[in-house]
Amino acid sequence: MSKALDGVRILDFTHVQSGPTCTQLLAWFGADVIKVERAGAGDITREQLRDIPDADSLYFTMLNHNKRSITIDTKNPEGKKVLESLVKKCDVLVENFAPGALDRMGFTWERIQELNPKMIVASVKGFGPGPYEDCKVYENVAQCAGGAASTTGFDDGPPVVSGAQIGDSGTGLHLALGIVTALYQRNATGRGQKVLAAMQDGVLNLCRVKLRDQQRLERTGTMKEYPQYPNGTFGEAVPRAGNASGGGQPGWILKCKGWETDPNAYIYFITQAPVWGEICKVIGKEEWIDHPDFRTPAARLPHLKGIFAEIEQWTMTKTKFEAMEILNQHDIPCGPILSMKEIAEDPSLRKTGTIVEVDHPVRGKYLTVGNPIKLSDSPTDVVRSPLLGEHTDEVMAELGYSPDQVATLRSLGAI
Ligand code: CAO
Repeated sequence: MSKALDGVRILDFTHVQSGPTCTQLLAWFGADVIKVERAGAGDITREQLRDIPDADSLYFTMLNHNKRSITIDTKNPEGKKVLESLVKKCDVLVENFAPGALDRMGFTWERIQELNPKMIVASVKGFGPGPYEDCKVYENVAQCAGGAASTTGFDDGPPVVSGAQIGDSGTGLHLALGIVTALYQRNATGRGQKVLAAMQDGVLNLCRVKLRDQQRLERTGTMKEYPQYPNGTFGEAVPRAGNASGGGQPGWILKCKGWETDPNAYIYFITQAPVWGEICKVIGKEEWIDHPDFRTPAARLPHLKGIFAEIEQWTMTKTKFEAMEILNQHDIPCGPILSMKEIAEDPSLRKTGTIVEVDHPVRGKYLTVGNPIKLSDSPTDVVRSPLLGEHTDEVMAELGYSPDQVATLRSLGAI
Protein backbone atom coordinates (compact mmCIF):
# COMPACT_ATOMS: atom_id res chain seq x y z
CA MET A 1 0.00 0.00 0.00
CA SER A 2 1.25 3.51 -0.76
CA LYS A 3 2.15 5.95 2.00
CA ALA A 4 0.81 9.45 2.53
CA LEU A 5 4.20 11.16 2.10
CA ASP A 6 5.59 8.91 -0.64
CA GLY A 7 7.99 10.92 -2.80
CA VAL A 8 8.79 13.53 -0.14
CA ARG A 9 12.52 13.69 0.59
CA ILE A 10 13.68 15.01 3.95
CA LEU A 11 17.21 16.16 4.69
CA ASP A 12 17.24 15.31 8.36
CA PHE A 13 19.78 17.46 10.13
CA THR A 14 18.29 16.83 13.56
CA HIS A 15 19.75 15.47 16.76
CA VAL A 16 18.77 14.57 20.32
CA GLN A 17 14.98 14.41 20.72
CA SER A 18 12.84 17.27 19.42
CA GLY A 19 13.92 17.23 15.77
CA PRO A 20 14.24 13.43 15.51
CA THR A 21 10.67 13.01 16.84
CA CYS A 22 9.45 15.16 13.97
CA THR A 23 11.39 13.41 11.21
CA GLN A 24 10.51 9.97 12.57
CA LEU A 25 6.83 10.84 12.23
CA LEU A 26 7.37 12.04 8.66
CA ALA A 27 9.23 8.79 7.92
CA TRP A 28 6.33 6.78 9.34
CA PHE A 29 4.03 8.61 6.97
CA GLY A 30 6.25 7.51 4.07
CA ALA A 31 8.80 10.30 3.56
CA ASP A 32 12.35 9.30 2.62
CA VAL A 33 14.27 10.67 5.62
CA ILE A 34 18.03 10.96 5.16
CA LYS A 35 19.72 11.65 8.47
CA VAL A 36 23.01 13.54 8.16
CA GLU A 37 25.49 12.80 10.94
CA ARG A 38 29.10 13.50 11.69
CA ALA A 39 31.39 10.57 10.74
CA GLY A 40 32.75 8.69 13.72
CA ALA A 41 30.40 10.41 16.15
CA GLY A 42 26.84 10.72 14.90
CA ASP A 43 23.88 11.95 16.87
CA ILE A 44 25.10 12.33 20.45
CA THR A 45 22.22 10.19 21.71
CA ARG A 46 23.67 7.10 20.00
CA GLU A 47 25.97 6.84 23.00
CA GLN A 48 23.87 8.49 25.71
CA LEU A 49 22.19 6.41 28.45
CA ARG A 50 23.53 3.21 26.91
CA ASP A 51 22.28 -0.05 28.38
CA ILE A 52 24.38 -2.31 26.12
CA PRO A 53 28.07 -1.53 25.51
CA ASP A 54 28.79 -0.38 21.93
CA ALA A 55 25.16 -0.70 20.82
CA ASP A 56 23.14 2.37 19.80
CA SER A 57 21.20 3.45 22.87
CA LEU A 58 17.45 3.08 23.22
CA TYR A 59 17.37 6.88 23.32
CA PHE A 60 18.63 6.92 19.74
CA THR A 61 16.91 3.83 18.35
CA MET A 62 13.48 4.84 19.66
CA LEU A 63 13.64 8.24 17.93
CA ASN A 64 15.16 7.32 14.59
CA HIS A 65 13.16 4.50 13.05
CA ASN A 66 12.54 4.32 9.31
CA LYS A 67 15.41 6.71 8.50
CA ARG A 68 18.56 6.34 6.42
CA SER A 69 21.90 7.53 7.81
CA ILE A 70 24.64 9.24 5.81
CA THR A 71 27.80 10.65 7.35
CA ILE A 72 29.01 14.03 6.14
CA ASP A 73 31.45 16.46 7.73
CA THR A 74 29.60 19.60 6.78
CA LYS A 75 32.50 21.82 7.86
CA ASN A 76 34.82 20.14 5.37
CA PRO A 77 34.69 22.00 1.98
CA GLU A 78 34.15 18.74 0.07
CA GLY A 79 31.55 17.62 2.62
CA LYS A 80 29.77 20.94 2.14
CA LYS A 81 29.44 20.16 -1.58
CA VAL A 82 27.82 16.81 -0.76
CA LEU A 83 25.37 18.59 1.52
CA GLU A 84 24.65 21.07 -1.28
CA SER A 85 23.69 18.26 -3.62
CA LEU A 86 21.38 16.89 -0.93
CA VAL A 87 19.79 20.32 -0.51
CA LYS A 88 19.11 20.40 -4.25
CA LYS A 89 17.52 16.94 -4.17
CA CYS A 90 15.36 17.22 -1.03
CA ASP A 91 12.03 18.92 -0.34
CA VAL A 92 12.54 19.74 3.31
CA LEU A 93 15.54 20.41 5.54
CA VAL A 94 14.78 19.84 9.21
CA GLU A 95 17.24 20.99 11.87
CA ASN A 96 17.38 21.67 15.58
CA PHE A 97 20.90 22.96 16.07
CA ALA A 98 21.70 25.71 18.51
CA PRO A 99 20.72 29.12 17.10
CA GLY A 100 23.08 30.24 14.32
CA ALA A 101 24.79 26.85 13.79
CA LEU A 102 23.34 26.34 10.30
CA ASP A 103 24.39 29.88 9.28
CA ARG A 104 27.90 29.30 10.65
CA MET A 105 28.06 26.17 8.52
CA GLY A 106 27.35 28.39 5.50
CA PHE A 107 23.78 27.22 4.96
CA THR A 108 21.86 30.46 5.47
CA TRP A 109 18.24 30.73 4.32
CA GLU A 110 19.46 32.82 1.36
CA ARG A 111 22.06 30.23 0.34
CA ILE A 112 19.56 27.39 0.63
CA GLN A 113 17.09 29.35 -1.51
CA GLU A 114 19.77 29.85 -4.15
CA LEU A 115 20.38 26.12 -4.21
CA ASN A 116 16.72 25.11 -4.11
CA PRO A 117 13.93 27.74 -4.07
CA LYS A 118 11.36 25.03 -3.34
CA MET A 119 13.15 23.93 -0.16
CA ILE A 120 11.23 24.13 3.12
CA VAL A 121 13.57 24.82 6.02
CA ALA A 122 12.08 23.68 9.31
CA SER A 123 13.69 24.44 12.66
CA VAL A 124 13.16 23.73 16.31
CA LYS A 125 14.62 26.40 18.54
CA GLY A 126 14.28 26.90 22.27
CA PHE A 127 12.76 30.35 21.99
CA GLY A 128 11.26 32.44 19.23
CA PRO A 129 12.61 35.91 18.37
CA GLY A 130 13.20 37.97 21.51
CA PRO A 131 15.55 38.23 24.46
CA TYR A 132 16.29 34.50 24.65
CA GLU A 133 16.51 33.67 20.94
CA ASP A 134 20.21 32.78 21.10
CA CYS A 135 19.89 30.37 24.03
CA LYS A 136 20.47 26.63 23.85
CA VAL A 137 17.48 24.83 25.30
CA TYR A 138 16.70 21.35 26.60
CA GLU A 139 13.37 19.79 27.52
CA ASN A 140 13.04 20.97 31.10
CA VAL A 141 14.10 24.53 30.29
CA ALA A 142 11.19 24.66 27.86
CA GLN A 143 8.79 23.19 30.41
CA CYS A 144 9.85 25.91 32.84
CA ALA A 145 9.73 28.78 30.33
CA GLY A 146 6.47 27.64 28.73
CA GLY A 147 4.35 27.71 31.90
CA ALA A 148 4.20 23.96 32.54
CA ALA A 149 6.44 23.80 35.61
CA SER A 150 4.86 26.72 37.47
CA THR A 151 1.45 25.12 37.11
CA THR A 152 2.48 21.51 37.87
CA GLY A 153 2.85 19.99 41.32
CA PHE A 154 1.22 20.71 44.65
CA ASP A 155 0.53 24.08 46.21
CA ASP A 156 2.94 23.49 49.11
CA GLY A 157 5.79 22.21 46.95
CA PRO A 158 8.19 23.56 44.32
CA PRO A 159 7.43 23.70 40.58
CA VAL A 160 7.58 20.26 38.97
CA VAL A 161 8.49 19.13 35.45
CA SER A 162 6.46 16.41 33.78
CA GLY A 163 7.74 13.04 32.60
CA ALA A 164 5.89 13.68 29.34
CA GLN A 165 8.42 15.29 27.01
CA ILE A 166 6.18 18.13 25.97
CA GLY A 167 9.12 20.42 25.22
CA ASP A 168 10.97 18.01 22.92
CA SER A 169 8.52 15.49 21.50
CA GLY A 170 5.69 18.01 21.81
CA THR A 171 7.57 20.58 19.74
CA GLY A 172 8.59 17.89 17.25
CA LEU A 173 4.90 17.21 16.69
CA HIS A 174 4.20 20.89 16.17
CA LEU A 175 7.05 21.10 13.67
CA ALA A 176 5.79 18.08 11.73
CA LEU A 177 2.42 19.76 11.28
CA GLY A 178 4.14 22.95 10.14
CA ILE A 179 6.15 21.01 7.55
CA VAL A 180 3.19 19.18 6.10
CA THR A 181 1.26 22.48 5.95
CA ALA A 182 4.16 24.19 4.16
CA LEU A 183 4.33 21.31 1.69
CA TYR A 184 0.63 21.78 1.03
CA GLN A 185 1.04 25.52 0.45
CA ARG A 186 3.99 24.85 -1.84
CA ASN A 187 1.62 23.01 -4.17
CA ALA A 188 -0.04 26.37 -4.81
CA THR A 189 2.92 28.77 -4.62
CA GLY A 190 5.76 26.60 -5.89
CA ARG A 191 7.93 28.15 -3.19
CA GLY A 192 9.54 26.88 -0.05
CA GLN A 193 9.34 28.72 3.25
CA LYS A 194 10.78 28.74 6.75
CA VAL A 195 8.94 26.82 9.47
CA LEU A 196 9.80 27.60 13.08
CA ALA A 197 8.56 25.75 16.15
CA ALA A 198 9.95 27.25 19.34
CA MET A 199 9.89 24.94 22.33
CA GLN A 200 8.60 27.65 24.67
CA ASP A 201 5.70 28.27 22.27
CA GLY A 202 4.95 24.57 21.93
CA VAL A 203 4.84 24.06 25.69
CA LEU A 204 2.68 27.16 26.14
CA ASN A 205 0.31 25.89 23.47
CA LEU A 206 -0.08 22.70 25.50
CA CYS A 207 -0.62 24.84 28.63
CA ARG A 208 -3.35 26.90 26.96
CA VAL A 209 -5.86 26.10 29.72
CA LYS A 210 -3.55 27.65 32.31
CA LEU A 211 -3.51 30.97 30.45
CA ARG A 212 -7.30 30.64 30.43
CA ASP A 213 -7.18 30.23 34.21
CA GLN A 214 -4.80 33.18 34.66
CA GLN A 215 -7.40 35.45 33.12
CA ARG A 216 -10.25 33.91 35.11
CA LEU A 217 -8.22 34.43 38.28
CA GLU A 218 -7.53 38.07 37.45
CA ARG A 219 -11.22 38.70 36.80
CA THR A 220 -12.75 36.86 39.75
CA GLY A 221 -9.93 36.35 42.28
CA THR A 222 -10.77 32.68 42.67
CA MET A 223 -11.19 29.39 40.82
CA LYS A 224 -13.62 27.12 42.49
CA GLU A 225 -12.41 23.85 40.99
CA TYR A 226 -8.86 24.40 42.31
CA PRO A 227 -7.85 22.70 45.59
CA GLN A 228 -7.11 26.16 47.04
CA TYR A 229 -10.87 26.79 47.15
CA PRO A 230 -12.57 27.41 49.56
CA ASN A 231 -10.08 27.35 52.46
CA GLY A 232 -6.73 28.20 50.83
CA THR A 233 -5.58 31.42 49.26
CA PHE A 234 -4.99 32.50 45.68
CA GLY A 235 -2.12 34.80 44.72
CA GLU A 236 -1.57 36.76 41.53
CA ALA A 237 -0.64 33.84 39.30
CA VAL A 238 -2.27 30.51 38.50
CA PRO A 239 -1.26 28.18 41.33
CA ARG A 240 -0.26 24.55 41.15
CA ALA A 241 -3.43 22.47 41.21
CA GLY A 242 -2.14 19.09 42.34
CA ASN A 243 -4.17 16.45 40.57
CA ALA A 244 -7.24 18.57 40.01
CA SER A 245 -8.83 18.24 36.61
CA GLY A 246 -7.98 20.97 34.11
CA GLY A 247 -11.54 21.02 32.84
CA GLY A 248 -15.03 21.66 34.15
CA GLN A 249 -15.56 18.20 35.69
CA PRO A 250 -13.73 17.85 39.02
CA GLY A 251 -11.30 14.95 39.34
CA TRP A 252 -8.55 13.66 41.65
CA ILE A 253 -6.18 10.73 42.06
CA LEU A 254 -7.39 8.26 44.67
CA LYS A 255 -5.76 5.34 46.44
CA CYS A 256 -6.74 1.82 45.50
CA LYS A 257 -6.21 -1.53 47.20
CA GLY A 258 -2.50 -2.16 47.63
CA TRP A 259 -1.42 1.49 47.64
CA GLU A 260 0.68 0.94 50.77
CA THR A 261 3.21 -1.11 48.79
CA ASP A 262 2.47 -0.43 45.11
CA PRO A 263 3.36 3.16 44.09
CA ASN A 264 0.90 2.95 41.19
CA ALA A 265 -2.14 1.51 42.96
CA TYR A 266 -4.19 4.62 42.24
CA ILE A 267 -7.04 5.64 39.99
CA TYR A 268 -8.05 8.96 38.47
CA PHE A 269 -11.66 9.56 39.37
CA ILE A 270 -13.87 12.18 37.72
CA THR A 271 -17.07 13.29 39.38
CA GLN A 272 -18.76 14.00 36.07
CA ALA A 273 -22.05 15.79 36.72
CA PRO A 274 -24.38 13.58 34.62
CA VAL A 275 -23.36 10.47 36.58
CA TRP A 276 -23.43 12.00 40.08
CA GLY A 277 -26.35 9.75 41.09
CA GLU A 278 -24.48 6.66 39.88
CA ILE A 279 -21.34 7.68 41.81
CA CYS A 280 -23.39 8.03 45.01
CA LYS A 281 -24.96 4.61 44.50
CA VAL A 282 -21.64 2.87 43.75
CA ILE A 283 -19.93 4.25 46.85
CA GLY A 284 -22.99 3.66 49.05
CA LYS A 285 -23.86 7.31 49.68
CA GLU A 286 -27.36 7.44 48.18
CA GLU A 287 -28.29 10.18 50.63
CA TRP A 288 -25.96 12.55 48.75
CA ILE A 289 -28.00 12.36 45.55
CA ASP A 290 -30.57 14.95 46.68
CA HIS A 291 -28.68 16.52 49.59
CA PRO A 292 -28.55 20.33 49.18
CA ASP A 293 -24.75 20.31 49.78
CA PHE A 294 -24.11 17.79 47.01
CA ARG A 295 -27.05 17.89 44.59
CA THR A 296 -25.57 20.26 41.96
CA PRO A 297 -22.02 20.74 40.64
CA ALA A 298 -21.94 24.27 42.13
CA ALA A 299 -23.09 23.02 45.54
CA ARG A 300 -20.39 20.33 45.48
CA LEU A 301 -17.44 22.63 44.73
CA PRO A 302 -16.75 23.74 48.33
CA HIS A 303 -16.98 20.11 49.45
CA LEU A 304 -14.76 18.44 46.84
CA LYS A 305 -12.04 17.45 49.30
CA GLY A 306 -14.54 15.62 51.52
CA ILE A 307 -16.29 14.06 48.52
CA PHE A 308 -13.04 12.63 47.16
CA ALA A 309 -12.04 11.42 50.64
CA GLU A 310 -15.33 9.51 50.83
CA ILE A 311 -14.96 8.07 47.33
CA GLU A 312 -11.44 7.00 48.26
CA GLN A 313 -12.82 4.92 51.12
CA TRP A 314 -14.55 2.93 48.38
CA THR A 315 -11.66 2.83 45.85
CA MET A 316 -9.31 1.59 48.60
CA THR A 317 -11.39 -1.60 48.81
CA LYS A 318 -10.77 -2.38 45.11
CA THR A 319 -7.72 -2.79 42.91
CA LYS A 320 -7.45 -0.09 40.24
CA PHE A 321 -8.61 -2.59 37.62
CA GLU A 322 -11.57 -3.78 39.70
CA ALA A 323 -12.58 -0.16 40.32
CA MET A 324 -12.21 0.61 36.62
CA GLU A 325 -14.46 -2.28 35.66
CA ILE A 326 -17.20 -1.38 38.13
CA LEU A 327 -17.10 2.35 37.38
CA ASN A 328 -17.22 1.79 33.63
CA GLN A 329 -20.39 -0.25 34.03
CA HIS A 330 -21.90 2.98 35.36
CA ASP A 331 -20.30 5.24 32.72
CA ILE A 332 -18.26 6.99 35.41
CA PRO A 333 -15.09 8.40 33.78
CA CYS A 334 -11.93 7.10 35.46
CA GLY A 335 -8.46 5.86 34.58
CA PRO A 336 -6.00 3.53 36.27
CA ILE A 337 -2.53 4.91 36.97
CA LEU A 338 -0.56 2.57 34.72
CA SER A 339 3.11 1.93 35.30
CA MET A 340 5.48 1.76 32.33
CA LYS A 341 5.82 -1.97 33.08
CA GLU A 342 2.06 -2.43 32.75
CA ILE A 343 1.98 -0.38 29.55
CA ALA A 344 4.89 -2.33 28.04
CA GLU A 345 3.08 -5.59 28.71
CA ASP A 346 -0.37 -4.44 27.55
CA PRO A 347 -1.50 -6.79 24.73
CA SER A 348 -4.01 -4.31 23.31
CA LEU A 349 -1.30 -1.68 22.73
CA ARG A 350 0.79 -4.31 20.94
CA LYS A 351 -2.19 -5.18 18.76
CA THR A 352 -2.71 -1.61 17.55
CA GLY A 353 0.98 -1.03 16.84
CA THR A 354 1.27 1.59 19.56
CA ILE A 355 3.85 -0.60 21.29
CA VAL A 356 6.07 -2.41 18.81
CA GLU A 357 8.86 -4.94 19.21
CA VAL A 358 11.75 -4.19 16.88
CA ASP A 359 14.82 -6.30 16.10
CA HIS A 360 18.18 -4.58 15.81
CA PRO A 361 21.35 -6.25 14.45
CA VAL A 362 23.52 -5.04 17.33
CA ARG A 363 21.23 -4.65 20.33
CA GLY A 364 18.68 -7.39 19.53
CA LYS A 365 14.99 -7.04 20.35
CA TYR A 366 13.58 -3.98 22.07
CA LEU A 367 10.25 -2.25 22.53
CA THR A 368 9.35 1.10 21.09
CA VAL A 369 6.36 3.35 20.78
CA GLY A 370 4.97 3.07 17.27
CA ASN A 371 3.15 5.77 15.33
CA PRO A 372 0.46 7.18 17.61
CA ILE A 373 -1.37 8.62 14.58
CA LYS A 374 -3.15 5.97 12.55
CA LEU A 375 -4.03 6.64 8.90
CA SER A 376 -6.35 4.10 7.27
CA ASP A 377 -4.71 4.50 3.84
CA SER A 378 -1.14 4.88 5.02
CA PRO A 379 -0.23 2.16 7.51
CA THR A 380 2.99 2.44 9.48
CA ASP A 381 5.63 -0.30 9.45
CA VAL A 382 8.24 0.41 12.08
CA VAL A 383 11.74 -0.26 10.70
CA ARG A 384 14.78 -0.28 12.99
CA SER A 385 16.98 2.79 13.23
CA PRO A 386 20.00 2.96 10.92
CA LEU A 387 23.55 2.25 12.03
CA LEU A 388 25.85 5.26 11.73
CA GLY A 389 26.49 5.88 8.04
CA GLU A 390 24.72 2.68 7.03
CA HIS A 391 23.32 4.31 3.90
CA THR A 392 26.21 6.59 2.95
CA ASP A 393 27.17 4.63 -0.18
CA GLU A 394 23.55 4.15 -1.24
CA VAL A 395 22.67 7.86 -0.89
CA MET A 396 25.94 8.98 -2.52
CA ALA A 397 25.13 6.79 -5.53
CA GLU A 398 21.66 8.35 -5.71
CA LEU A 399 23.32 11.78 -5.68
CA GLY A 400 25.37 10.71 -8.71
CA TYR A 401 28.74 10.03 -7.06
CA SER A 402 30.74 7.10 -8.43
CA PRO A 403 32.31 4.52 -6.06
CA ASP A 404 35.74 6.05 -6.80
CA GLN A 405 34.54 9.54 -5.88
CA VAL A 406 32.99 8.14 -2.69
CA ALA A 407 36.30 6.49 -1.79
CA THR A 408 38.18 9.75 -2.38
CA LEU A 409 35.74 11.78 -0.29
CA ARG A 410 36.03 9.19 2.46
CA SER A 411 39.81 9.42 2.43
CA LEU A 412 39.51 13.22 2.73
CA GLY A 413 37.27 12.83 5.80
CA ALA A 414 34.43 14.60 4.02
CA ILE A 415 31.97 11.74 4.46
N1 CAO B 1 29.48 18.01 10.43
C1 CAO B 1 30.16 18.99 11.00
N2 CAO B 1 29.71 19.73 12.04
C2 CAO B 1 28.49 19.42 12.50
C3 CAO B 1 27.69 18.40 11.94
C4 CAO B 1 28.24 17.69 10.86
N3 CAO B 1 27.57 16.69 10.28
N4 CAO B 1 26.54 18.34 12.62
C5 CAO B 1 26.58 19.28 13.57
N5 CAO B 1 27.75 19.95 13.50
C6 CAO B 1 28.20 21.05 14.36
C7 CAO B 1 27.33 22.25 14.28
O1 CAO B 1 27.61 22.97 13.11
C8 CAO B 1 27.73 22.99 15.55
O2 CAO B 1 28.93 23.65 15.32
P1 CAO B 1 29.24 25.20 15.78
O3 CAO B 1 28.81 25.30 17.20
O4 CAO B 1 30.71 25.30 15.56
O5 CAO B 1 28.45 26.07 14.89
C9 CAO B 1 28.05 21.85 16.49
O6 CAO B 1 28.12 20.67 15.71
C10 CAO B 1 27.10 21.57 17.63
O7 CAO B 1 25.77 21.95 17.39
P2 CAO B 1 24.83 22.39 18.61
O8 CAO B 1 25.38 23.66 19.17
O9 CAO B 1 23.46 22.40 18.10
O10 CAO B 1 25.00 21.19 19.65
P3 CAO B 1 25.13 21.22 21.25
O11 CAO B 1 25.31 19.81 21.63
O12 CAO B 1 26.15 22.17 21.75
O13 CAO B 1 23.69 21.75 21.74
C11 CAO B 1 21.29 21.69 21.95
C12 CAO B 1 22.59 20.87 21.81
C13 CAO B 1 20.15 20.69 21.85
C14 CAO B 1 21.27 22.39 23.30
C15 CAO B 1 21.19 22.72 20.80
O14 CAO B 1 21.35 22.05 19.59
C16 CAO B 1 19.88 23.48 20.79
O15 CAO B 1 19.65 24.38 21.60
N6 CAO B 1 19.02 23.17 19.82
C17 CAO B 1 17.75 23.87 19.62
C18 CAO B 1 16.75 23.50 20.65
C19 CAO B 1 16.49 22.04 20.71
O16 CAO B 1 16.16 21.38 19.75
N7 CAO B 1 16.57 21.49 21.91
C20 CAO B 1 16.13 20.14 22.12
C21 CAO B 1 17.20 19.36 22.64
S1 CAO B 1 16.61 17.79 23.04
O17 CAO B 1 15.71 17.42 21.83
